[in-house]
Amino acid sequence: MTEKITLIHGDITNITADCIVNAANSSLLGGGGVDGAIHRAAGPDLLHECRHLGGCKTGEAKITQGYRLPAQYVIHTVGPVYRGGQQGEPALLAKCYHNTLKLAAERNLRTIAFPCISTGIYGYPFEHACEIALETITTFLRQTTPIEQVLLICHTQKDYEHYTQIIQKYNIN
Ligand code: AR6
Repeated sequence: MTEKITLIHGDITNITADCIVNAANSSLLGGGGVDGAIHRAAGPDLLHECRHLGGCKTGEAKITQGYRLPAQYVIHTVGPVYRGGQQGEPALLAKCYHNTLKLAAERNLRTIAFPCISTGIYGYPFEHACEIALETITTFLRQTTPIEQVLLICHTQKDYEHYTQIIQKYNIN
């Protein structure tokens, strides 16, 4: 079960997987952070497809092709903006991971790479966000699912080291 989860230090736009996950905003029309990087790497056809999706609510997920990315698909999900933690943020962040994995499984995708959703521009405290990610992913993987490998991508060495400590602390791997 947990051997299906791998932590990686890198840029998600370079990851070869059936799908990578975008930490988007509700317009799905691009932005900064990982969203900007994914749109730049995928090319303009991604934005063209996104224009037809009608946006995406916080906690939900929508799928597109990956275009020029090494990944075949992109699943766009919208994390919560952190406003102190009492505005339903933990449940919304868990929904992002759950709905993304559900959509990937429905499409029979086997490998999926996540960025640390909401922990950049949206301000979610890193450790709390990682705990929610790990708990939601491990719960999902306990079911029968076509998903064989979940890659957790840390963009900075600091985040990678921090995430490693969190995994050890919670004895998840
Ligand atoms: N590969 C992997 N992870 C990355 C990359 C990359 N190339 N670039 C950044 N990260 P953020 P959010 C990490 O701000 O907090 C956008 O404008 C980053 O270090 O991208 O969910 C959207 O349009 C951090 O750990 O997303 C929304 O408006 C994580 O990705 C808003 O930002 C998430 O940081 C979403 O904010």
